[in-house]
Amino acid sequence: MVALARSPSIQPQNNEASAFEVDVVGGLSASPKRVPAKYFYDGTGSQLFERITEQPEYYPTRSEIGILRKHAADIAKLVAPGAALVEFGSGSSRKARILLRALRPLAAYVPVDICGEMIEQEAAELRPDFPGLQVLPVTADITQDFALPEPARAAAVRVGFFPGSTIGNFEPHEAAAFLHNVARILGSGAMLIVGADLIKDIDVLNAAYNDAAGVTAKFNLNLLTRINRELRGTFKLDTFEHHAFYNRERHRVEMHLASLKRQKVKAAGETIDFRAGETIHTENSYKYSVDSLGALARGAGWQPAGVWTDERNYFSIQAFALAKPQTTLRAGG
Ligand code: AVJ
Repeated sequence: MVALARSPSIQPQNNEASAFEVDVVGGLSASPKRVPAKYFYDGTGSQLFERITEQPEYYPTRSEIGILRKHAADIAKLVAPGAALVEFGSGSSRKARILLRALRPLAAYVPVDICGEMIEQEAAELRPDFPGLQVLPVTADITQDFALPEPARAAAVRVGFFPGSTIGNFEPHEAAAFLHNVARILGSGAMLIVGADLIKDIDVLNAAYNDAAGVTAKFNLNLLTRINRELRGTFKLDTFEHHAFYNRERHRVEMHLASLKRQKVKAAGETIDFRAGETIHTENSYKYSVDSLGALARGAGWQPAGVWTDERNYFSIQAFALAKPQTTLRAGG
C-alpha cells in the first residue's frame, strides 16, 4: 500500500464515499441526529473502551469475567471437541482466553472485529499462549455479511461467542436479525454463547455510563475527533458535552453528545446546524432480562441451553443451540 501524504485539504483519490461518511452524513442530517455506535471503535476508541472497563462504576466487564471464570467448565461442556469458536465483536480477547483455557482441542478460534488494528494485535498475543490453536482473525463489521476462514467452515461444528453485551447496542429488531444471521453463518449444530447486561437499579446503570474519571465522556467525544480527522470535520470538542442516562420505558442506556450552543459545524463537505442543547444520539445500550433475551433468540431459531448470572444478578451469560431444521413436509398442493 502506498502511503499518501495528507494535508487537511488533500484526500486520497476516492470518489466512493466510505460507509462511515455515508452514515455520518445521513445521521447528522436526520432528526433527531444520530451516528451508529459502531463508529466509536477506531484505534483510540477501542483503547478508551478498554479503559472504561477498568473504571470502578463500569460493572459489566468485571461481572461477565467473574461469571466466565466461575462457570467456564460448565460452559465448555456445551462445546464439542473439534469445534471452531467464532467470536463476534471481540475487541480484546480477554474473555475468550478464559473459555479457550477450558475448552477441549478446537479446530480454530476466529475473532471477528471492526477494528483490525486491535484484533491483529490480540491474535499475535494469543498465539504463543495457545500453541497448536489456529487463531484466524477476520476484520469485518459483524452487522454485514462476511465469510468465515476455511478451517472454521471445515470444522465439525461452529460455536458463536458474543460477549460484552454488544447485543445491547442493537435495536431489538436488529438483534433479532443478527441472531438469524449468526444462525446462517454458523450452520447446523451450532451453539451460541451470549453475554447480556441485565435490567437493574437505575442508579447503578447511570453511574456505569457516567464514570467519575470521565473516560466514558472521552470515549463519546472521540467520535467527533474521528469525524474531524476522517471526514474533514470542524467539531470543537469543548462545545459538546457527554450525556448518558437510563431510559426506563425502553430498557436502555442512551448516550448523546449535546451541543452547548447554537452553532454550525462542517463534516464531509456538509454544513450541520445545531440548536443550543440539541444532541447527537451516539449509542443505545439495551438491557435485557433472561426471559426477554431468550424470547428474542427463540424467535431467531435458537433454543435456550443454559444461563449463568453473577450473585448480584447484574449480568448474564446465556447459551443457545440452533434448533434442528424442520423436516420438510410435502406441500399439499
Ligand atoms: C460495547 C456494549 C459493552 O454498551 O456498555 C460502554 C459500550 N458505551 N460505555 C456498553 C459502552 C459506554 C458497551 N458495550
